[in-house]
Formats: sequence, C-alpha cells, structure tokens
Amino acid sequence: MSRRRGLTDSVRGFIFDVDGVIADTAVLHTAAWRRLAAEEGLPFDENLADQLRGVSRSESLRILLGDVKVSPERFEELAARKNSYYGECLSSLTEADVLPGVRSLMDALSSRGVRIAAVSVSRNARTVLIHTRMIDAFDIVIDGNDLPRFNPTLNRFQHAARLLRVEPGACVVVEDSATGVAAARAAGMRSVGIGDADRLCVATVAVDSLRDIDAARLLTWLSPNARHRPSAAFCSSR
Ligand code: GL1
Ligand code: MG
Repeated sequence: MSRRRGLTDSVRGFIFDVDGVIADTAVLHTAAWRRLAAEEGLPFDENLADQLRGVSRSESLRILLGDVKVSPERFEELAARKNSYYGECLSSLTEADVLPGVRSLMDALSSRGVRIAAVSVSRNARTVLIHTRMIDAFDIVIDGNDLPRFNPTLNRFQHAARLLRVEPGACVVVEDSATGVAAARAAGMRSVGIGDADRLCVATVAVDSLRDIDAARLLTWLSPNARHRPSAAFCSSR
C-alpha cells in the first residue's frame, strides 16, 4: 500500500476544535439558532443544524435566512440576538462540561512531546476555554476574533500549524463538523471526526467520542499505512 503524500508517521501537532470537541457547546449554539429561527418564523430542522455546525456566525445566519433578504442593520441585530442567547448559556459552563476523554488524551499527547492547539471559528471559543479551565492546556489558541488578521490564502489549521511550528503532514485535527474535517483535509492534515460517522465521511478516523480513546491506539490508527481504523461506513475516499 502506498504512503499518502506528505503524511508522516510521527505526529507532532494536534489541533482541537472547541465547540463539540472540548465541550458540548455545539448543542448550545444549535439551541440559540433554533430559538432565533422560531422567533423569526424561519424553518429549522436537524439537517440545517448539521449544516450550521462549525460555520461562522455571519455565514450561519446567511444559511438560516436562505432567500429572505434583510438590511445590514437587521442582519447585525439578528446575529447579535443569537449571540446573546448563546451567551446566556455560556456563563454557566464549568470544567464539568469538558467532554469525556479530552483531558486524558491531551495529557498523553503532551507527555509524548506533541504540541497542542485549540482552533475555532467561534468568537466565543476563548470564553468557553476560560470557563471550562482549559485555556492553559494549549500551546496556542486561535478563535474567530483572530481569523480576520490572518492571511486569507491559508486556512485556520494552516495558521495553527505555522504557529505550532509543525508541518501540516505531521498535524492531526480533531473536529465534530463536516466543514472542519474538509478544512483539515484541504490543509493536508489527517483528522479525527467526533460524532455521527455519516457527517464525518472524509475524516481519517471517525469515533463517537474521545471517551476511552487510548492515545497510542489513536496514533496507530492515524499512521499513513494503518491496516485498520474506525471510520465512517460507505465512504470510499479518505
Ligand atoms: C459561530 C457560530 C456557531 C458555531 C461556531 C463554531 O460561533 O455562531 O453557531 O458554528 O461559530 O463552532 P460564534 O457566534 O460564537 O462566533
Ligand atoms: Mg465544532
């Protein structure tokens, strides 16, 4: 079997998404969008919720509005209202909201000398990391507030790799969204998809959760020539 171009056996960087990976905040975003949609009489279902996962606030609102045209002022008001609904939930987040398996995997990776980043398109991601007491566990943190000042020709994971000083082929992205997994792939990185395998079709490895995931076994699954890896069924290209 041929080795995939650019991927190395040694993994030297791990890049964790925040919402739905470090804490279960993806469901809080969904609840806030659902509440806004209900108030505005806009359709909202599980399919749409999945489409919005991992997508920035303004892009999410554009998707939610569909063909409905609004003025720039009203657009801002709707985005701010959604953010205020999300903010109501944020204040009650604590370290008990860190998802199972996250800390032990990060500890095991750190002890192997792997550099670790938190990267999110959410402008609230730093706040999530502060409330859950995870902020100091990362070598670098990038959130939605940082993205506008980055070179737009590189995606957020490529920026993280540069800041970690690890080449993309030695980085692994942990993501719960299809858009995030696609961005990792575009950056030339392997990925661990968390959650519904159908949504994470192109992830290198797909698992329900990080609970009980052993770091050594995970690194074996991520090896370019792994013979076995848990992945999404019915997906041919990875
Ligand atoms: C934005 C969206 C959320 C979610 C996150 C990424 O967060 O609004 O629905 O997709 O990006 O996980 P925020 O509004 O906090 O910038
Ligand atoms: Mg996410």
